[in-house]
Amino acid sequence: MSYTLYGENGSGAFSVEAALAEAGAAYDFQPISLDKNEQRSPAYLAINPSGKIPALKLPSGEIVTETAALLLIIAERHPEAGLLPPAATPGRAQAMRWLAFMASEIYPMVEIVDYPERFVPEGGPAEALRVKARDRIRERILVVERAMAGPWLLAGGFSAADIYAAMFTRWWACRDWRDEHLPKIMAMVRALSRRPAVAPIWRRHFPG
Ligand SMILES: N[C@@H](CCC(=O)N[C@@H](CS)C(=O)NCC(=O)O)C(=O)O
Repeated sequence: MSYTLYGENGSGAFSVEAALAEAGAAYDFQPISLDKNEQRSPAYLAINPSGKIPALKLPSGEIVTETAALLLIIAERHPEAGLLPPAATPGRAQAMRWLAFMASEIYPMVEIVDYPERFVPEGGPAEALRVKARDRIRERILVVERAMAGPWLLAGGFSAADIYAAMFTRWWACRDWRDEHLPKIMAMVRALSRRPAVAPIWRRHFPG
């Protein structure tokens, strides 16, 4: 039995797919088109009632959502992949800290940037809100930039937290800004995108 990942190239599905690939786990990729609003179709809402990608069907058949949780679940099920430092170590504590930070402080802003009209009354200042949310993402990812311990986010080396941080640099909020302001994260991104397991997935999700 293998995993089934629901998502789209260039979306949060990248993080989950990269973690599965690092773990050497078998999976199918089920495309869900954001352009066609398929994340809000009745069929997909039965998979993730929150109407977001990614979602992951575990080999047991159980569906799980929330990207940070999916990274933790994959790391826990494939400890040999070293996606997280060992349990109950300072490194694991920092990994959980930064995964939770990005999940709560950055990812929710992405919906505001992508769909600002959802957050203002009809005819309200959607574009102004989009810019505010973009600036908030930038401010928050700078916190991660300053926390980079070395070539990877954690002092102990590569982890799922690097995969997650790299993903946020690819989207509109950071695109024309990242090279100048995120030198440590961008060096990590280059190293991550060259890892043998990640490289083909990186190219498919983020061509060019
Ligand atoms: N809390 C979710 C957020 C996922 C998310 O925002 N996904 C975006 C794509 S990267 C999405 O599905 N957007 C479509 C929408 O909001 O309608 C998670 O951590 O996985």
